[in-house]
Amino acid sequence: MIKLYIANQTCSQTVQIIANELGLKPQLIHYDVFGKTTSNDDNFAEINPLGYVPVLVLDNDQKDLLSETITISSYLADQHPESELAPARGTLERVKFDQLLTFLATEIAQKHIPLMRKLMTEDGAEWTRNKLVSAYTVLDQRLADGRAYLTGDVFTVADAYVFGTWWHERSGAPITHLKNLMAYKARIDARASVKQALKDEAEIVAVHEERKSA
Ligand SMILES: N[C@@H](CCC(=O)N[C@@H](CS)C(=O)NCC(=O)O)C(=O)O
Repeated sequence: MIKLYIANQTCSQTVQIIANELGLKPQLIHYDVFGKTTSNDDNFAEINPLGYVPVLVLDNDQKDLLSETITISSYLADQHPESELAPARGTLERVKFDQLLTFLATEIAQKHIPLMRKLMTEDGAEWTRNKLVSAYTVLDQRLADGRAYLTGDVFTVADAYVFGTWWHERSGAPITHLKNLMAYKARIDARASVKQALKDEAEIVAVHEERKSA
């Protein structure tokens, strides 16, 4: 059985959603990013010395570990090309898709984190929030032609990643005026794979909390 290390309300939701879209049922293990404990007492420093989720443990002979949200999600999608969760590798469509994932990782996901953790000077925070608004505006403009999802009418890894890094309330980036984006987010919220991911996440977080207080 594959194992997936996740943290509460973080980018690991992306991988959960993709796994759910594919009907995979990874064993979930919760990592408390502040307390540094795991729900099954694994030493997370040994799992990922960089200290972050998501981490996927494959069920091959080597029990290979994969990290990096877009890498894990794209790997799962590529194992199931019929799902259309990512375009075929080696095509120009895929290059453009990878460009979009890199944009989401660097211009959105990683821009939110120091803001959420309140690690920035006032000038730095303002600069970073403006960057975020610009990045989300690019997404809003993509959606302006009425497409349901970022690359067209099919839900992909990119859409799961937008959901998994939907942190504008926590980072204070004002984006609710972006109407196409807000309507798109509501479409993602309604997906069964997303609802299931939130439910499973809440359950394993509760198990971990109980274990900590036992
Ligand atoms: N480069 C990694 C970054 C992942 C990341 O920032 N994970 C956060 C949650 S979204 C985390 O686990 N942070 C804990 C920490 O860095 O201490 C990726 O893209 O997956």
